[in-house]
Amino acid sequence: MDLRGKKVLVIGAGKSGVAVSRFLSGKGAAVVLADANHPDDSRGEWEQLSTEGVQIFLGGYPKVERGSFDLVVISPGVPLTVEPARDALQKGIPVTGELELAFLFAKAPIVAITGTNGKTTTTMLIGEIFKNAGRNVLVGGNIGLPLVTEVEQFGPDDLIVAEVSSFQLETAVAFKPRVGVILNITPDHLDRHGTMENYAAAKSKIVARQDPGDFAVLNSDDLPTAALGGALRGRIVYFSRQRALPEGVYVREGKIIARFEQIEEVVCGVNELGIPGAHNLENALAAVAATKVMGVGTDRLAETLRTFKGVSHRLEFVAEINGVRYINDSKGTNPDASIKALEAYKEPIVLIAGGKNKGSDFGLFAEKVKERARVLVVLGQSAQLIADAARDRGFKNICYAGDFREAVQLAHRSARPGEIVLLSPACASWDMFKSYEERGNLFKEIVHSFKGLNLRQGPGV
Ligand code: UMA
Repeated sequence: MDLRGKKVLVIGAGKSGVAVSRFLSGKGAAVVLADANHPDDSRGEWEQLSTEGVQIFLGGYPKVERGSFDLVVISPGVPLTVEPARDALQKGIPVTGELELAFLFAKAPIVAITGTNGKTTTTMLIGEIFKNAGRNVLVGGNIGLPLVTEVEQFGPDDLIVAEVSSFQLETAVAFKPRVGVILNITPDHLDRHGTMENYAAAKSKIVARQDPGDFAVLNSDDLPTAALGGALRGRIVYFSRQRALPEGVYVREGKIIARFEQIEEVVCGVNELGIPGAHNLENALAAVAATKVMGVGTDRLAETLRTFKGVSHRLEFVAEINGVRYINDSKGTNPDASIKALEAYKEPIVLIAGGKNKGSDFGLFAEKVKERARVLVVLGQSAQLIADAARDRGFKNICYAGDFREAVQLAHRSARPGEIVLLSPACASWDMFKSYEERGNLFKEIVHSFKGLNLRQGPGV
């Protein structure tokens, strides 16, 4: 793809758009970086980009007319319905995304991971397994490191392990990873994709264009994911937590088994995994499948399964204060993720939930709250929706918090020794924070500030 002299409009001046602008201008393109808002520029990004030749356009978008641009690159968080994207598509100007660009310039094979939940943990785990097996790996994508930034520094003997989101896949056309992993498909981002069918269709693009030499690693226990296996050209490798498979990776009698070409190997015991919960077992099975098909020895990968302790903001242990354990699951950004978090603990839970409403249904989540939580603290745009869903199911112990700090304080005061305070909002953070990381970091900061204070500062709940 020759970009020299091409006029490119990049929409969205966040992490992805800034990285793309820098990449394209480095390739000799004339780049306009536009953003509907005036994003914070505390890092001095605009001035730096201007000196690199990128034209910055904030607080709106330039008009897209025939001849004004040769290509539009849209950020993952920006819907294709924004005016410049619609105009471009109408006028036959190609609209693409950062993932597609990275793919076109990648020389290293790509192992890509998607799914509604578990993608960050699985991406990190797969990256660790490859690193510990001596491979040179770029770990990036939706996880927070735009792939274009480093993609060209990795050669054919290296590997790229990429977390990819439905937003990124929406604009993918040629994208075709050597290994494509789908962990699960449950309702999420319906405000953006409209229907579950559209959402599943975006997810399925990770494996849709694969060739017979590629691998599609699919969760056979998750119906919408397993159903995709019917129509693929890549070799399908299923994994299952619930039943033994004729080929693939599964659990039998408490052991993880890898079975390929009739040869069965015991990888390790389920209880040896360093990450808790049934959902993490699924993530581990997917990681075994994805790394085995890329040639990693079973003993090597088992070592990493035992030592890998998970990722920040995902069931992350923060502190134990006066017998109460504080867990940061800020990455629980949809009901299904938070259901899994609630299922991961046996102790009574004081749950902090709520945030941006993405059009989710909180019914099943509320049932799990009733089953596992003793107290529910709600906050943010969806506080009332969550509280109503819980109350409809007979759950009464609900506190309303005016802001995040108050929510954590309320949870702290309510918790009894032996219980767990769990931040797992079931919602995105965008009504109050820039990202789930910012929300999780503030949670950790507030929790650490409780150390040394008396346990009960208020009446308790
Ligand atoms: N903007 C517009 N017009 C709009 C909407 C937004 O101009 O209509 C502007 C905003 O003002 C803002 C910029 O677009 O300045 C933000 O772009 P973005 O939302 O694409 O965010 P980035 O900072 O570029 O981060 C993106 C991913 N964000 C989203 O998909 C929402 C990051 O995933 C990813 O790490 C990063 O690219 C690097 O690849 C985050 C995420 O929340 C972690 N992902 C979702 C998820 O995991 O559920 C999909």
